[in-house]
Parts: sequence; structure tokens; C-alpha cells
Amino acid sequence: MKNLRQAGIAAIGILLVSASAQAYTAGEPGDATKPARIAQVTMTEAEGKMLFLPNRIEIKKDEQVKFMLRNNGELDHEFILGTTAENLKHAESMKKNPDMEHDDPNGRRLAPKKTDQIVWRFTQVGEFEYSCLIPGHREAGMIGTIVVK
Ligand SMILES: [Cu+2]
Repeated sequence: MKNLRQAGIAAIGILLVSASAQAYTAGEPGDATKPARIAQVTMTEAEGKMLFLPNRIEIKKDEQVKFMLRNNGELDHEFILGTTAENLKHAESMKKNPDMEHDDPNGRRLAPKKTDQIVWRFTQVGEFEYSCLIPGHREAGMIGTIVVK
């Protein structure tokens, strides 16, 4: 498992096109049948900006979190969990392919007024993020910080 994880980190580009490689720096997909802390995250646009509410969430290591996502905006938005480096790399590949489908467990794309969920377990202390990688959205403010203590 450890080797698989390291290989996944080294080959993050491959990971993006291969949903079968399951390795995430920010933790691992959770178990929806187990209790989880609820974190509501709303995506929206306001006054020329795009944002997540809230844009900072603190979590305890090994805590399982259920992100209850809601898109209150007029545009599609995404919620992609990862490190900043992973998300920036992912954002680059989305510039080449803006309609890229995500079926990775660490991300969702929501149409306006839609809701969705991600259950995730954070297994490492550190700072991670969630961002919307649709071209221009991260730059417009769609980034949030996750602090795992
Ligand atoms: Cu967005």
C-alpha cells in the first residue's frame, strides 16, 4: 500500500487519466457507513468573484469528514481535494481539456443548484486545499484551505 501510494504521487499525471490508481496525498476515500463529521461547503459567485463558503476547515488527523456540497451559483463548479501542487497540476491539464470529466473520489463537479457529497478520511497532518479547477475559477477565488492537525 505504501509503495502504491508513493508510485501514485510520483505519477500524478497518470493518476489524472487513470481512475484505477488510487493514491491521494490528502488522505483516502472514507467509508460512508461509518460516522463522519459534517462539513457544509457552498459554492457561489458574488461581485465578480467565485468562492467557497467557508474557505477554511480544520480537521483532526484520522477524522472522517462528510463534505455536503452545494452549488448556489449560476455556473458549474468543482470541489477537488488535494495538495496545492496536485491541484495546480490538475488545473493545467484542465486548461487543455476544460470539460474533463471527474470520476475521482476526491472531486465532484456540480451543476447550478445541485448538491453532492464526498466522504473523506484525512490520514496526514498538514495543509491541503479544495479548489475549483474549471479554467479561471481558482484564479477568481475558488480555493479553500484544509488544516489537518
Ligand atoms: Cu468554479
